[in-house]
Amino acid sequence: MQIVQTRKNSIARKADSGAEVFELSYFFDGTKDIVSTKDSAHRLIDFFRLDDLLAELGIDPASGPFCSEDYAFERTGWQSWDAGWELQSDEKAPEYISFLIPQLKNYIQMPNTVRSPESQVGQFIVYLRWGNNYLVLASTGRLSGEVLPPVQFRLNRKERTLAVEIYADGHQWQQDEHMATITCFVARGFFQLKDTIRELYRTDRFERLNFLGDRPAGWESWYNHYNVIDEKLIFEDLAALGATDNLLKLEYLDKKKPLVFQIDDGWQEGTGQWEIRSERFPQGLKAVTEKIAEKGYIPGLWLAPFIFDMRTDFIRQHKDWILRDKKGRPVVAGFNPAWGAPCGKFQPGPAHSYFVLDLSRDDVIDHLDFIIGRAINEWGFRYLKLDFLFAGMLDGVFAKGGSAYQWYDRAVKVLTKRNCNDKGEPVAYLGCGMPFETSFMNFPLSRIGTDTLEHWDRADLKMLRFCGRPSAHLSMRDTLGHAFWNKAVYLNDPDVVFLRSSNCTLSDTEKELLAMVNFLFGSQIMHSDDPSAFDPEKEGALTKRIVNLYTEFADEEFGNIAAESDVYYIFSRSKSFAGVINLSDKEAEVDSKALFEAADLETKFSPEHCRTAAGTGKVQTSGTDFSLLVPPRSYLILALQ
Ligand code: 9PG
Repeated sequence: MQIVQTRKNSIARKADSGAEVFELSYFFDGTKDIVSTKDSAHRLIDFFRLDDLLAELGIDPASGPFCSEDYAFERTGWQSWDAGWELQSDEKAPEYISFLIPQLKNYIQMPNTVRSPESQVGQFIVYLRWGNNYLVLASTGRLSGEVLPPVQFRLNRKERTLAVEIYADGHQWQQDEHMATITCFVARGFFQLKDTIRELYRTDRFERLNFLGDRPAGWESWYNHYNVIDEKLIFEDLAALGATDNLLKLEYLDKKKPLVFQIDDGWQEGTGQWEIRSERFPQGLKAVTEKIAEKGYIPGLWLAPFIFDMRTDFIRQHKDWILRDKKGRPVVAGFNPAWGAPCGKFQPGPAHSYFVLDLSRDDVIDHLDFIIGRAINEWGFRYLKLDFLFAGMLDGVFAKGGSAYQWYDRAVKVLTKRNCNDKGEPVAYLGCGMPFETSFMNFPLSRIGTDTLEHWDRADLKMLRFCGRPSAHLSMRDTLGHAFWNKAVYLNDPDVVFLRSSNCTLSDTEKELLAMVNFLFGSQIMHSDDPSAFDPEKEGALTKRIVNLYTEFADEEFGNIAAESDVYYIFSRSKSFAGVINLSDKEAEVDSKALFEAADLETKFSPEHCRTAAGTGKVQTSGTDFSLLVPPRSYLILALQ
């Protein structure tokens, strides 16, 4: 591999968080833009030896924990559904077995990535962690408002090297053009990590979500009805939401907090055909949003604006809007069993493929503007869940040339340009299936994990080692792994909590675990249980318990550090609480000293000063030491007095 010739500027400064930050800016320099080699898509712009990088950051490579081999690697992931958790020193990201459903690769890797068995890749913001010490590399070039390509970091553990690549296929660099800015720093402890990230990424863009309250919340139709919805069912749930003692009623409506009521996939004529499916919604959607707004809720709608099913009339009328590859074939965006023909003349890709629009075309942009404008101003929605956005970053032969990241940027700016509807009421957007780096400026509210599920996991996709699968387990891993982004890079949407007893195989302990992980480490609470089916006998006690826990922990900010794969130390910034989350299938035994060290607590509490505040498990003493025993798939929080 050859490194692109760049001119590199570096600035060092001390952040308010106390961390010394080093900002490295790369400008294209010279004639040697490598455009014709296999790695042209991922231009290598820098290559570090870990020890040199540490030395530059003032860490003596001969001392301290930083230089040992046993560090964890946080890769953060390409888009919402990609694995966004830490890999411990002995772990590798599960390698997806892709021969059955090759299209799913698009969900979990940056396009055109050249894989190699020696390296592990991560995108946007990655870190290496030794105990409580972090070495962070964050791509910060976009904060200036410039449209820059996304960055991928490639770690080679054996060689102790880190490569920096950018995905800018199709872009011809000009002399002195800004290619990327990477900010590196060392943080001691979770909160210094998070505070430095927050300082770098700023938080002013969160203000446009203020109307959703301190912690956005709502009901959505997906995680129970899935795509089988209609007006009758929506109206029933709408009527019942304020009438039964469900979670949203007790935690939001009774406390007069804003609440979203969102219709998910299933309302439309087809994927790409964003017209109302009238046999399901005979009164249209305006009638629906009026009823939602009458109840005092914020009407929400799901849309996947960039993609389409080849069977739709829409695309047959706009054949020239299809993004194609160099051979003229439509670019396959992904796989969805509910979409796309299995085969035949409307399926130019593998079974159930869907495709993507050419975002470089002005008429496509006008079309996107039209569908969003109609959803907001004609139909009356004020919360749009815009999904499958990653498709807009796929590589293809664009009508106007150039690179995907540039057209993606233009498109998402148009999608999110309306801060208010025509009546002046604020509008919010949730990004989903969303490439993180190229979206954070426009989508402050984002799904930061894979879909959750009413079961612990999905065996079929687990067997294929597909980490973008719907799974309660993996969704929690993503939520914990991205906790340092919460209210710093994004308002993290961890996806729904389940409390229902029907159509759900999670135990009450697992439901409580999910409800707590989402609450302590995310910024939005969504719920898909039918309020009309709420059963006070079976669900009332658990619901009340969750509401009490939400009240007790409302003002606490929690951090986490992985003790080992699937076992996490957790602790509050106030230092009033510390505990353990155990996502594994074994009982976890956690040494209290290690927990207190992770929590940065100088005082070592003895068991009589630790009251169980939440969860299950017990404290076991031996001499002056004690440990926490936490059952599989559960958590324990101690109040420290
Ligand atoms: C609607 C859903 C929900 C959900 C989104 C997204 O086939 N697939 O691989 C697949 C992946 C993700 C997915 C659906 C299907 O979920 O995350 O909240 O809105 O779309 O279709």
